[in-house]
Amino acid sequence: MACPLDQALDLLVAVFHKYAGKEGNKNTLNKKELKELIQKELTIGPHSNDGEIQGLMKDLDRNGDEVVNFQEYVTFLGALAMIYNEALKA
Ligand SMILES: [Ca+2]
Ligand SMILES: [Ca+2]
Repeated sequence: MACPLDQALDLLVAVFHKYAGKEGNKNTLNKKELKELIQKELTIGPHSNDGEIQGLMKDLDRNGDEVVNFQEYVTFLGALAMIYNEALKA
């Protein structure tokens, strides 16, 4: 049986590929794919407007190629984990 943290990591990887594979390059998220991922997979999703998602995309896209690769996605998850950690401590 998979351990809880393994399952969580599997899920993080699976979610990326579920959305990255929708169009264009299967290993990167374009703006539309990122937006869909955020809206369907995160509590904050439905509260995020286009401007916020655009801003987030710009922040995440470290190499400036206008898509989010897996490494950039992991950075995003790291930032989310920090937020969750703060929220859970409070
Ligand atoms: Ca894609
Ligand atoms: Ca990029």
